[in-house]
Amino acid sequence: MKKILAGVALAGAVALAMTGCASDGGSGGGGGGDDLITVGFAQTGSESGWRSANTESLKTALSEENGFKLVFNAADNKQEAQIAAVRSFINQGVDAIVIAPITVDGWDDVLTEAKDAGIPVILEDRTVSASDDLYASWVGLDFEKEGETAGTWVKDNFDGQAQNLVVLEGTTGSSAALDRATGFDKAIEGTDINVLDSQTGDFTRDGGKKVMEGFLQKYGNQINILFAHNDDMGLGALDAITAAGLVPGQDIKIVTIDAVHDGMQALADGKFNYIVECNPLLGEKVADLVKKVVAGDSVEKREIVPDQSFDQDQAKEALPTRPY
Ligand code: GZL
Repeated sequence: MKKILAGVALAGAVALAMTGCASDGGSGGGGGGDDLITVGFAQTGSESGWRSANTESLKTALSEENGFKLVFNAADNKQEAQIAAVRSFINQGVDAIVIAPITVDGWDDVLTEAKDAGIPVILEDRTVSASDDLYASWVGLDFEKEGETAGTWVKDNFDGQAQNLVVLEGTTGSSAALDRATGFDKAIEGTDINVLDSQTGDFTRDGGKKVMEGFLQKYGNQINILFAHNDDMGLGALDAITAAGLVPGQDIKIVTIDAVHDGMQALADGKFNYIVECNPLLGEKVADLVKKVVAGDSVEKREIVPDQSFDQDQAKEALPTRPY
């Protein structure tokens, strides 16, 4: 009898253990440990200093010690690669997907596939044109306000002087570039600022340098002001401006967006004239959103992280304690 009872007890214990594993498997569906939340993060690439700081922030927050198993992909600034990465995460059966969408359009199909697979999606940084019932939440920045702040600085300092301005645009079709342009144009509307040209440098230093070289060949010293949608393109333009025998920050006034370390150093050194910050440190907010959506808690559909702006004196003061 004892043997039979022992056998039943053993079978019960095994069944209980199996049940326990299965329920834990539900939370770590993507192959994480029993309690880890498996997150697939589809990053745009590594196109700028801002991107590096954003990647670092998310990797630090989505760490194993914080309860996550992170599957990371950087898409080399190509949307088709980024969409392929998201499909791979769906096939792996991760618990949640985070995307920094390179461009606003083209996301409906893969976001629908994630929804059909029961995998919540969180957008960070840039956003998409797809319906917001295809993602759980978006945490990012007010790009239109950033552009408007840059444009207001130009208006306040140069309206009435018939100044000529060129623009280095961010990645074509990205919400950051589209909204910064909208805000900037709104701010300078009605002024006598003359926009000579506006082209994309794809948010990279090399892109900024090459497009600025073209602007200088075409317009030479007619250019009074440069507005670059990010610091990195502005930093690339510095090389072109000095190669043309002009003094950046003096012959050509420069306003940019991001406030990464190298941009703030250029501002403190007098090569830039004004920077509008775009905060890349979104990791903790993203990690908190992932935990909530995986737990089935309700979350806000969108959260905007506040920014600030800097002139040359403020950059000198802020530099020693800047976190990125
Ligand atoms: C803005 C971000 C932009 C930065 C660029 O949130 O998407 O992309 O301004 C980066 O530096 O490449």
